[in-house]
Amino acid sequence: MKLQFIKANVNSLKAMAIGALLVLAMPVSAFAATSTVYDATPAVLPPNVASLGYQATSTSEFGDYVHLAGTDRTLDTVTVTMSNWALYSDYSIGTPYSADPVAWTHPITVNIYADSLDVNGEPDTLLATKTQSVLIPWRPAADPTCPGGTAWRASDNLCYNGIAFNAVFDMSSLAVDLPDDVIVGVAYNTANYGANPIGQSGPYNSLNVGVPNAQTASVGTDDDTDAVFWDTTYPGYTAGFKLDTGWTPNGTVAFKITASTAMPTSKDQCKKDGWKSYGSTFKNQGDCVSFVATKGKNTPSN
Ligand SMILES: [Ca+2]
Repeated sequence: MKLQFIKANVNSLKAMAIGALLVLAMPVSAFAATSTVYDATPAVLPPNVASLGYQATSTSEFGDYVHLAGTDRTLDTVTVTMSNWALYSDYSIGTPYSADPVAWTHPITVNIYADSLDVNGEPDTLLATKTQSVLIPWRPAADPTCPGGTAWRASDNLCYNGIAFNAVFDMSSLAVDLPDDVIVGVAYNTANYGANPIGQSGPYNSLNVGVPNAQTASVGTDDDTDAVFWDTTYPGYTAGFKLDTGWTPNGTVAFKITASTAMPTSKDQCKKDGWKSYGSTFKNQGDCVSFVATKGKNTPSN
């Protein structure tokens, strides 16, 4: 059944091309260098991507389990490539959506779990969670010359039912150190699904998470390109954020994780050349000890 949903969502996706790119501010950790430790987002954001609609598929949470690259492990940001099918013209009267013809907002949660599972096959250790009000672009108005007259026409002259965008979650304030393998879940409420179903229709019923066709991880590894983690109550499924197979060629969920180098918390971590293990952060051992002794008030000299 799931591939039917995906195909329905991509039936107008004919090619990839440069599309509207929402450039969102990327936070930078105070001292440490930040690097990308996992990336399965499109290198160039296309007009739209294949995606999973939460309302249409009775979904409460959807994600993937991945292996991180490099050695930076202090969680910084998570970026999720999503697809919105909602048009402003359908919400241009009444509150709360009529005020902004460019975008709307919705609270979206990113959960990061350790890769250990309980007896039900669900992640049993939540490492980090962040709910953020995400700015979501309205899908452009329909072009009557597109097949069926309902899709929009992008700059590549092709027709699409949704518009892709990147949602960036700043999780640096959580100060969480990640293991090498994590399970990432994206959760939000729709009319009938999610932790707290909203009870009425809205643009969130047309909000999807990207599973681009044949997407590969350019940094890190998708542990199983045929599998995802999925909490759905669609007929044939039971609730719970669990492994689900049979997703090829859409088994790699489009998200990216950045992390920074962990900073020393004890003087011993600076000694015996320990300061050298923090990249080029510190000038010498004394610089490192000073940072620890002042709890970061004395910032690294380099
Ligand atoms: Ca996967």
